[in-house]
Amino acid sequence: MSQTLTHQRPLGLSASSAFSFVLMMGVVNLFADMGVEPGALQPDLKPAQPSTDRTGPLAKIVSPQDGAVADGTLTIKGVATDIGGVVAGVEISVDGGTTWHPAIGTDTWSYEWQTPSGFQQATILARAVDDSGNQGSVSAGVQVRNVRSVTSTPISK
Ligand SMILES: [Ca+2]
Repeated sequence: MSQTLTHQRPLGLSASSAFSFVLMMGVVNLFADMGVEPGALQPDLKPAQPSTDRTGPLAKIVSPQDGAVADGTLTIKGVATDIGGVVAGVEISVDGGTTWHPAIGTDTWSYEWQTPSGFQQATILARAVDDSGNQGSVSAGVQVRNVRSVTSTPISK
């Protein structure tokens, strides 16, 4: 059969298309042998349940308040909400977005931050990712100051 095909095909474009057709039929037959219907032939590397969710979750810092004074261990708390899926993880930055650390929790989350001894002020940010891998935008920043830098700051008046 394949010999007949080889001899009959003219030189040129149909050579490759004939080969492609044979190859395709082979693939179709292979899939058919595996019990896969032609409708499922399109390769899809996504998870078993393809998601149409394209919206990243929104994370919000609830505590501390912007402008708060912090010293020692600071517990950062917040919430996150997603459209089209569920919140899969939340990350916190205490350096204005340079580095990120995983928080504990999803819809409600917390992060224990051991403030460094030399720290004077920091901008805390939060961001979340949903179960489809959509990264949400970074939350509004919350600025905290160290209690010692506050008390040692001379009041100019
Ligand atoms: Ca989503």
